[in-house]
Amino acid sequence: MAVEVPGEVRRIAEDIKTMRIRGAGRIARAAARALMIAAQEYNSGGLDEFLAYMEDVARLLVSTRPTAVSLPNAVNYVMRVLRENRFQSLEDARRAVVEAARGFIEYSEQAVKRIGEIGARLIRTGDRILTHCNSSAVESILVTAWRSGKRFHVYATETRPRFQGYITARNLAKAGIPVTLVPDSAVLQVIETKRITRVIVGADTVTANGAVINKIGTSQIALAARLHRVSFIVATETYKFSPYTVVGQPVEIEERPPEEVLENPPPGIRIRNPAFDATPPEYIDMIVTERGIIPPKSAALVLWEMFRRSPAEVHQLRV
Ligand code: RUB
Repeated sequence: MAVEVPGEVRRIAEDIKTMRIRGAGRIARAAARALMIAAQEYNSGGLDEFLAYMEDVARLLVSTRPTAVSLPNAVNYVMRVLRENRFQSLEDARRAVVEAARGFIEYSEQAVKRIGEIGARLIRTGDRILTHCNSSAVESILVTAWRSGKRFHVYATETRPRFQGYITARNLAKAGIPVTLVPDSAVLQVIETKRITRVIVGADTVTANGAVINKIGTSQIALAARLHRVSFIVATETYKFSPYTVVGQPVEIEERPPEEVLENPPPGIRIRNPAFDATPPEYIDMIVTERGIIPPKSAALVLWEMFRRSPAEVHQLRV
């Protein structure tokens, strides 16, 4: 890279890569913050160099994890101000980046809150809710519903191999919500015997045809829910809808290190560790977004409203 990337920005990129910062929403906000810091700390040259340096930072951030589209969407949202405007001075360009990044972070935080308000209306006293992994959008719904006086029980999967379910269980317990942690392999049994009334999960990416990419194991849970006619709800901010899928670009499923599954596998044993899977729209009853509740088949409409780009223009999207 021509200009050195500030240490804090490199640290954020590393934290996303190693999952110290994780979850699609948090990753997106961290990337926006990293762009803001990069712009604020730049002191090496003129406007043209600044623009090239910011593109390098954008590429660095987007390369950290491949699956959650919230990451390139957040980066593109901020970088768009540089790409689509002609600035007279470095200071103007810097200010525009900082404003756009702040705008994204604020939108994102408000969106999670709004999803909580909208989604909480779906929860009834007496519900037995199953969730998977750790999603701030799902937590927002559950905590908002609980604070509004509804009483229910949550079953949280452990979510092997990284055990993000423990984060969910801990956060819900802290909010006073009764929560039971279950192994991932117990899902079908729990749905049957605990008579689960709703499954609510988050999303890393929503495709144009309404499929939801989320933590590995989500699609199995959707199948189990369908078998027992339990409603399957996804909670997600709209910046997790993927414009790239409008032109049929497949979503890359992150393959993580085998050591996360087994540190020292005996000789002759191979390990696969895909981190996400795709749940088809047929298994999803509704998607709760900050703009309201939609059926999965309306994902393309949300994408059009957000990006208003023709397929040809989507092909031109950078990063
Ligand atoms: C996290 C995960 C979460 C979504 C939604 O995977 O799959 O369900 O990212 O989370 P990982 P949120 O732990 O591998 O990042 O609602 O917080 O964006």
